[in-house]
Amino acid sequence: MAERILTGIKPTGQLTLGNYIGVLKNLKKETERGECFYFIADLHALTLPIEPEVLRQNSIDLACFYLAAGIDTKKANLFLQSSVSAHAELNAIMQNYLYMGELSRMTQFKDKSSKMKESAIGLGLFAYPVLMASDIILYDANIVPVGEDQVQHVELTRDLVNRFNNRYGEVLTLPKYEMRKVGARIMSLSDPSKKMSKSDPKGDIFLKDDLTTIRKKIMSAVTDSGSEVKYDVENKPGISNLLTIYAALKEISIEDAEKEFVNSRYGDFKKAVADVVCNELGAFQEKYRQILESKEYEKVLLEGAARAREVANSTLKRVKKAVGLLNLE
Ligand code: ATP
Ligand code: LTN
Repeated sequence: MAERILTGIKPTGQLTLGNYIGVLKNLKKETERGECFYFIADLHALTLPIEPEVLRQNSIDLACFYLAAGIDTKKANLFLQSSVSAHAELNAIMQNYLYMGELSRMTQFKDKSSKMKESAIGLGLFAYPVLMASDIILYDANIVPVGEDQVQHVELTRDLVNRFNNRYGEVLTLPKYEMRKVGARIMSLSDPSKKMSKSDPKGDIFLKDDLTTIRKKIMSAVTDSGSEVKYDVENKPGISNLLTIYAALKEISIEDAEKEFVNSRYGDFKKAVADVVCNELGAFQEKYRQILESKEYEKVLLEGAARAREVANSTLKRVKKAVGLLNLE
């Protein structure tokens, strides 16, 4: 059976090298395995305060970045989550099959809400995984490529699917996550104990940074005491992160990356990492600029949403029938 592959990215800020290595870079290859649904999770972006104009600009930017990743739009449908109303409708149904206890245990919710006053935490932030589960279920996706931080949400989706199918029969497809072996969690360059994250942009490399800035950021990345270029997350988190970036971009193993630098000093090693990052992002940025200028993303998003609606509405019908909602059309 051909696979169904789905993933989403939130237009919450400037995309980082973490998003690129963790997900974007691999989306082109995925199109060889089956039909893909890639979307801009703009409804999810509303779960934290965001200015309307910023959200609009981020959404356009993200569409261009998806396309710059080289995905073949004949095999991958690119669309805005908010263009397909079935996401919100399925969300309304699925919220009854996930429970407060399990939602309050989600690490992402705990991280994001711990920085806020309780009175300012929106229901949408708490219920975030319900909408994410609905995104996945609507397309009968069996494969969900994500970075490590999203694994918990996909696992919760599996719990929901099993719970639903036990109650109503085999209605929903059971998804599984897929993570990159190398690069599923790129860390901040200034604090390698923290994830590189676009909503907490310290020590981030942004995909839109100019190459001189990128080089500077890598050359001044926090390293560790000692002088050996060795992968040792506990004692050498900074060097390990840079080795991961290098290996992920060159698509080699960490061991092979280590071998290339056995006799190198930190400075030479960092220069090699900067060369690889600049080389890859330079070409990527060029494509991004062309796509942004040509506005080709507009047509792609419209066509993607049309196909997405077809699939999503048919799943929604199936779910409504299963739970006993009348489909009178
Ligand atoms: P935010 O900081 O706003 O929560 P985010 O970048 O973590 O943003 P998304 O933009 O939705 O969240 O992430 C898109 C994809 O990129 C997800 O699959 C996520 O797991 C992955 N990702 C995010 N940060 C990293 C990282 N540092 N390393 C690897 N993958 C990442
Ligand atoms: N929650 C994800 C973005 C996201 C997603 C999805 C990823 C929304 N819906 C469905 C995979 C499948 C994030 O914060 N990175």
